[in-house]
Amino acid sequence: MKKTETAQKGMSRRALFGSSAKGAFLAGLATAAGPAALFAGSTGGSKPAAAQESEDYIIHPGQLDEYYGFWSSGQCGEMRIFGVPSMRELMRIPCFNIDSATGWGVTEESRRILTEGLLPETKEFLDKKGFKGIYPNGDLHHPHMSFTDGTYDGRYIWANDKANTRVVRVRCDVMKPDKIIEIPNAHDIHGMRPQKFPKTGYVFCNGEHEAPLPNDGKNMEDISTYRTIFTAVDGEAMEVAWQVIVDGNLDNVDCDYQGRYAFSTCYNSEMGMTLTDMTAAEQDWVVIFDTKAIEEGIKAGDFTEMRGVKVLDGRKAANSKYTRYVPISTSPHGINTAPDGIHVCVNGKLSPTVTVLDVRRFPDLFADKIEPRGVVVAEPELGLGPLHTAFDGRGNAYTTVFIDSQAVKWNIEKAIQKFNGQDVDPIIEKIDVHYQPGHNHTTMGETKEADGNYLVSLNKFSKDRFLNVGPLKPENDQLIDIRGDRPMKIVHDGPTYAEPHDCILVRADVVNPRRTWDRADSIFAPTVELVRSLGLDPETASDVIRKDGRVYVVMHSFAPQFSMEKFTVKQGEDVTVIITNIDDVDDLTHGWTLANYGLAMEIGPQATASVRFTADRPGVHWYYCQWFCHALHMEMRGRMLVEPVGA
Ligand code: RUQ
Ligand code: CUA
Repeated sequence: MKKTETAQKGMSRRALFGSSAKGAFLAGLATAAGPAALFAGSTGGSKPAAAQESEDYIIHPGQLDEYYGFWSSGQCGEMRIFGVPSMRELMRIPCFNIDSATGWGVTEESRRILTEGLLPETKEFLDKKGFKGIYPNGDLHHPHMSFTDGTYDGRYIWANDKANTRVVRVRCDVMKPDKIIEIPNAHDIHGMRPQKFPKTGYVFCNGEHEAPLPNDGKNMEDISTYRTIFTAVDGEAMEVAWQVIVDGNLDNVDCDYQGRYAFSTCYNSEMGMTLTDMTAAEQDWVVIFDTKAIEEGIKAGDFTEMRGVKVLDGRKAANSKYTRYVPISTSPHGINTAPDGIHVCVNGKLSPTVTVLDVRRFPDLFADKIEPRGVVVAEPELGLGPLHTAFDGRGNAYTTVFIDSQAVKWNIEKAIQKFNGQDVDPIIEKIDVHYQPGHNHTTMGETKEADGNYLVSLNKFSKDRFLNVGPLKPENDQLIDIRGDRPMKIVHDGPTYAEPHDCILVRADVVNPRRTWDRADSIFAPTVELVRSLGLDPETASDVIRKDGRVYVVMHSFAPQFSMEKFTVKQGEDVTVIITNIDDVDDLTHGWTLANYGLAMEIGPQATASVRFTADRPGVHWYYCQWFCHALHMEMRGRMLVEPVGA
């Protein structure tokens, strides 16, 4: 921790810049809670944006946005939908969290989705903890849409859960998750990206942390037994397709536009356990995966079966045909493929550089015709703490520099020329952002249809940008107008809770959600099936059925009424309430909240939803609709009478 201590003793940022970027970044890490010096104005190179006459990024009341933004919420565990450029939050999609408004994590339908993809020992662990099979938290970092032929196709959005090693798939027709799986063998899924070509396909998932394999408690002190795992999930089946053992800690991942290679930034090549150990070496890696070689390896039987998954050996020492390790200066972070389908930008984090790889050289690298560094075609120096890069489709890249609190616009071709010895400056412009940006994203920027209209900078600190709300402050997501080749201009400050690690910006015409549910929807099909098995029609039933020790209360709703004004059960009975909302009207959602029972659910138009509980509390319990649906919404209620045992 020596460097950190020196830095904390009050070296100025400029002095740090002069000494070592690594030192500066470590200082930043160590002082995340502290010194204002870190947040001081940016260093030179910033040009103030000239005033732009046009304010057509303003979306007036009643006007619709040009883009859907899909935001992560970090440690809130949900995904969010924004409108861009207005930056209005349009909706929240509970995924790994438990949600009070919709009953996500409470309803039988959501519980099925949350539990069916868990490993058996996780289920058992969660039951023992009293969590009834549901993790109470998640850490959703990276939402990414499905691709067809190099661009978004509007089918699905996948996202990782770093906290509990899961991957969720959200169906874009209804904007609800339909599958959540836990990834075996790996630990703490961080970077995650879908295959871009020909179609997703694989969803690549980085296991960030290393652990003994198998992690059975036998070999915990011997760190040589620790392994990191790279996973390819079959995004259609939502099953693990294969895994590869690698060295180092996998951070972020992206893939090519040709459908063959995936590549991950990889820190801690030292396999250290402490901060000092992890940053000791001058270089870490980008690990490149050849998916075709991996598929052939599986066909040839070159794998070990672990927890039902085919696991291949891609460690550096194995020198297999599955992986190559390209040295990059220590602790690289974001990795982003440019829409030109050729260049991959590896963000230096501790180094002020972005390393540009050329995917056309990867076949030669795998054929050992060139040295690993032979795939590097540029390495521009951009500023302190480069974390992520976005693209405008006009040959320019936009990199966030965390310590400098800036977005740096630079030209990829010029960076290559400079790398080849020409006297050119690839940096076009720097703009201050507020403050400490992590991810950034451009409109359609991770697709071949990048249109270069807007850039979002997701800033980790808001500091003084908003009214003080106490010790815990929001983050600040800024919208930057990058249209034409005018100077960049910040046009919106957006406070967010909690940490929106990442977002994607999707042209509105790509996304076409339904207005009401399809009665045949697979999310509640098992519930509908259950009602039919009781001899009832979910759309007309108002019945209480007792069967095999359980009570089924089946009703329907239509504004402003539930079809049952009351039902009676006995204390201690195992009750399942199933409600079908037969209103077939846009925006006519009902809900069912059972007072003092901790139960609530959303019932969308044409949907069926259900909750199961034990009627432990005797007496009269009102249930009511908690989504305002009608002038007589307050009157939309009924009674559950629970007869005390022995009465
Ligand atoms: S990471 S701030 Cu979780 Cu996407 Cu880079
Ligand atoms: Cu139904 Cu409010």
